[in-house]
Amino acid sequence: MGQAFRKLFDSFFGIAEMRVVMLGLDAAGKTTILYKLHIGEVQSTIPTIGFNVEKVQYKNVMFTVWDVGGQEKLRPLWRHYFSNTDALIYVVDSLDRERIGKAKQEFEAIIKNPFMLRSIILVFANKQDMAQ
Ligand SMILES: Nc1nc2c(ncn2[C@@H]2O[C@H](COP(=O)(O)OP(=O)(O)O)[C@@H](O)[C@H]2O)c(=O)[nH]1
Ligand SMILES: [Mg+2]
Repeated sequence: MGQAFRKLFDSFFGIAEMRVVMLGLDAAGKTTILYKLHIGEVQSTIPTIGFNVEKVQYKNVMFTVWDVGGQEKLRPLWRHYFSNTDALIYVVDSLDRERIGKAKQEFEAIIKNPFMLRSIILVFANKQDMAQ
């Protein structure tokens, strides 16, 4: 009951909770970005489901970060993390030409997920400092 009222008041005053997921292949630079944002204490957990999840809350925005790729069998679990996702930040390693196809394939799988249909999407081409 209290929770319902809080949600109602929050929506009146424009501070409804927002959920942002940051995804990409391993070593794309997600963890680095998360720490560089300096938005709060990063909680890192390795749940039994098999992928490492990092979370940080900044005001009304909850960021959740994890690696995608190589573990197709875990995909059915994504929905737990994608439900109510407002925005996706997809981080790509601009230097990793070998795996650019893999990065694309994973991105396509993510945006096809029914839980992502209404999400805002940002593709971040990382490591531009090293790009030639
Ligand atoms: N040159 C360069 N290296 C970066 C950048 N961002 C991350 N890295 C490096 O890339 C490697 C993987 O970064 P990490 O944040 O652990 O990637 P994650 O697996 O996506 O979380 C680390 O050695 C970082 O120092 C960047 O913008 N430029
Ligand atoms: Mg990481």
